[in-house]
Amino acid sequence: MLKLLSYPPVFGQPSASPFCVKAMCLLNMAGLEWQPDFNAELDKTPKQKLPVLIDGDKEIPDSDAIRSHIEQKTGIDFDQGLTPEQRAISRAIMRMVEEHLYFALVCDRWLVDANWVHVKEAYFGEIPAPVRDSDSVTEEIREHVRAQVMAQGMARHSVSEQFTRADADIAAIATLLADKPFLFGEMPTAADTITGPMLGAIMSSPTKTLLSACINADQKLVDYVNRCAAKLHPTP
Ligand SMILES: N[C@@H](CCC(=O)N[C@@H](CS)C(=O)NCC(=O)O)C(=O)O
Repeated sequence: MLKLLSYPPVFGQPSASPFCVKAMCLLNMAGLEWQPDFNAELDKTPKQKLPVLIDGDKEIPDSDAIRSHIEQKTGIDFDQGLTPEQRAISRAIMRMVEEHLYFALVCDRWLVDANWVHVKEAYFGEIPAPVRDSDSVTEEIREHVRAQVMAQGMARHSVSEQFTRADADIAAIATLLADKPFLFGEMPTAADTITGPMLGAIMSSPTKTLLSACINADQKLVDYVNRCAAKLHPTP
């Protein structure tokens, strides 16, 4: 059986990582049998990131490569029925969500102090309290994440600037969605496998932030996230 190395569920989402949830959605859409493995050692994975799909003796890191692998393995076209123009828009949306909006989520989760308290408990709760509370473990991981979002650029903006940038992405998603059940119509396509989980991760912020509030205030987006969850991925 296929195995998906992923982060465990947090805050009501099936994984802490929207990319892992994307991979779960792709596997489900393709009707494949799979099981999650929440015990991966990141250092031993090919790119030191999750998700990684294990298919027999093959290790496939990265959700995009997992998508290609599933397409080759099963012949499924995750964008079936889309025109060439819609496929181009789908790619642009996925890039925006994965390479821009995602980093606003990371800043919101890890760098907002009120959220960090909950993130620390949810992600590292099983580490014994004296170790968890010492700067040398969880703060080091937080600093590693801060360095990543500084290098990427999002953390160089103030919280309100981050929000303005992310809000424009979310508005673009809402415009594309309009009154349709999924981004391109009645049925989910590849773009829904990351857009739903990314908005779901933002919405499920443990405290109310500018970013989570802007999705939670838009009932159409909340319904969309719940629709994607019901159709595409397991509830934890
Ligand atoms: N492009 C990758 C992104 C995966 C990714 O960024 N994974 C994060 C969690 S959301 C990770 O494992 N980070 C570990 C690290 O950077 O140390 C994909 O699509 O799978």
